[in-house]
Amino acid sequence: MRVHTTEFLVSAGRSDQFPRGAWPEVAFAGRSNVGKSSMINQLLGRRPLAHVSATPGRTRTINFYRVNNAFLFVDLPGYGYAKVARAVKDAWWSLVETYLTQRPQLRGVIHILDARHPPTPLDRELEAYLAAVGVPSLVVLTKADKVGRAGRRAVQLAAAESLSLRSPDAVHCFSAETGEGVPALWRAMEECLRAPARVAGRSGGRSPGAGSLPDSR
Ligand SMILES: Nc1nc2c(ncn2[C@@H]2O[C@H](COP(=O)(O)OP(=O)(O)OP(=O)(O)O)[C@@H](O)[C@H]2O)c(=O)[nH]1
Ligand SMILES: [Mg+2]
Repeated sequence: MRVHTTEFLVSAGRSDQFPRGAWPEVAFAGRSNVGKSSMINQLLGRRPLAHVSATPGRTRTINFYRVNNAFLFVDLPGYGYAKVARAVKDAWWSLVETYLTQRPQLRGVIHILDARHPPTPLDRELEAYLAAVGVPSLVVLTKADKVGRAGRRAVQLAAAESLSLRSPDAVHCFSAETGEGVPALWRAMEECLRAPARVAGRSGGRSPGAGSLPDSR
């Protein structure tokens, strides 16, 4: 994918601030500090757009970026940061849940894991939630520059098993540091963006695993 233009649209703290328009979008989700914003910057390949922080748990809003005037990238706030007050976690989840269930433009979520560790219970809950509400997800192990080939394969296998994916080959490897995995991730996202819009508005509250994320964050 050749990136011609990138624009920051809005940092939304409320659902009425989500941008209007029919552009399809992919969202980036994962634990706090896992590398979501760095992945967006590496994929866009130009001056940093998304804020990369040394302090985890900083991003509390949903940030929307428009690429090539054709589709949006959506940077979701990270979960699992212990030093965040309960009320803040609840507000975060309520905003993310509204986004995931009420956004017809959303074509898929890039679910980002750390290549150095197997998925956490919160990662499993997010994956189950996405399945329950019918949002396609693509699992990507980032910070792959930190592990060797053998270690990577072990985490791919562990992630596929733990998240009930069809195959370890469905788990992409990526590095915002070296650019590894950029072309493959773009190909997967382009396919995702071409898919027809799903029917938004399904609630995941009754499904197994769904709704449990805010309690255990
Ligand atoms: N070695 C290495 N470091 C990375 C990589 N991706 C991110 N980092 C580092 O990890 C830290 C967190 O990166 P961010 O991109 O801010 O992570 P985030 O998930 O957006 O964080 P929050 O928005 O706070 O949830 C920064 O110090 C990055 O430089 C990677 O692929 N390799
Ligand atoms: Mg971030």
